Amino acid sequence: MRPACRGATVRFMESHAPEEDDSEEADGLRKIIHVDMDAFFASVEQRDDPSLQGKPVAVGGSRARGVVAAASYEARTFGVRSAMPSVKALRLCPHLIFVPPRFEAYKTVSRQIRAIFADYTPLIEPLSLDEAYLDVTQDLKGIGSATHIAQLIRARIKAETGLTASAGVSYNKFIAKLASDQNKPDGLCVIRPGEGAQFVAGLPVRRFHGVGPRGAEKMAALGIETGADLRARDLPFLRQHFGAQADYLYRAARGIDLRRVRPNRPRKSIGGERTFERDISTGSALREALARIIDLVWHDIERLDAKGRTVTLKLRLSDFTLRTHARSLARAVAGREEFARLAEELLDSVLPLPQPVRLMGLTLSALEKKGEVAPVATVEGGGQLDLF
Ligand code: DCP
Ligand code: MG
Repeated sequence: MRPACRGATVRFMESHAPEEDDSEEADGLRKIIHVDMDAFFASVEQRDDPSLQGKPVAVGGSRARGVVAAASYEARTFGVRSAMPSVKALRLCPHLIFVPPRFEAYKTVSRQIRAIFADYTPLIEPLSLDEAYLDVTQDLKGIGSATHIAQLIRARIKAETGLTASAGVSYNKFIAKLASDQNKPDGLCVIRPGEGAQFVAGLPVRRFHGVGPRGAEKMAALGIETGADLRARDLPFLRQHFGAQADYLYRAARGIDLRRVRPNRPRKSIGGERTFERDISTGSALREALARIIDLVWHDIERLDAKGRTVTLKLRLSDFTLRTHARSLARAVAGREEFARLAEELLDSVLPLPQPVRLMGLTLSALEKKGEVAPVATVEGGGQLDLF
């Protein structure tokens, strides 16, 4: 899936940010597959309700503040996209059919596809319910060809779930993820060692994992639109403008990515933050802003099937001072209502504020660990293998 950003002013933070991954670097070239389901939530809805097949469908809420979570390919021809306000989506596509999300159904499919992956490799790194990286440098069935494995996996997903998935096959995570997006839907794209740099050069940087809409805007302002533009900048320049992400970007522009596929990486937190176009100060405006952030963060919590004990409210005031306020429970937050109440209580406890607020953020942390994939020993190897 694309980086989790919702709208121009909301930035979502996941503890899986690429810049955090450098500590464990893979040695040499690997065989990586990135699998990503097509129009995931919408496809599940179309599968389970034949009257929706062939029609423009949006999963999400149609009410005033609703947001499109997923759009069927029929809806996309009208320009409807994930994270788009529902009101706008209806303007673009007046016959759009809204369906409320059924997370249990999505989680069931997610478990099915992960079980399929596990037949080929223990090195599975899920990024969300519908996508994962697989390291098949040494696959469990001794098949050898990553491309062949990707084809087998796509066929089995189709047979066992009735849904289509796209896959990217390459020598690192960065390129594999870009590749899975290349021939969507129901597509396969293989980028061989030696082809990566050229492939990356021609792509818009907004498609790069870790570069959200705001990052892309920032790059555009610096004259960086494509991978080739990014490659033309040196490391000091990137460090100056992109801080901790600079090394990742520098390598990415060259088709290099040293990050390992890491099964069972513990996620530390799920949250989002919003920088306001104009600083806000009244209690009612702040509560209204918080309500919107609660909606978006809770949506992600549900999507990622997470449970956590600590809710943190972050406020950056107009003089840039930062305030964080947290509440921890002895058990996991029970549901949306409790999450919203804790967030609202945190906000109420700091009002009135001495200055207007320029940024508000909300996070759920102290997350429960999930034993989705058993930890496994690192695969040996690297160097020049008989890839693909
Ligand atoms: N999702 C969401 N909110 C977003 C983005 C995605 O709730 N802002 C959910 C709905 C998607 C699912 O996550 O169906 C997977 O996200 P993807 O980005 O992989 O998008 P899709 O699978 O819907 O479409 P694509 O075929 O482009 O992968
Ligand atoms: Mg998808």
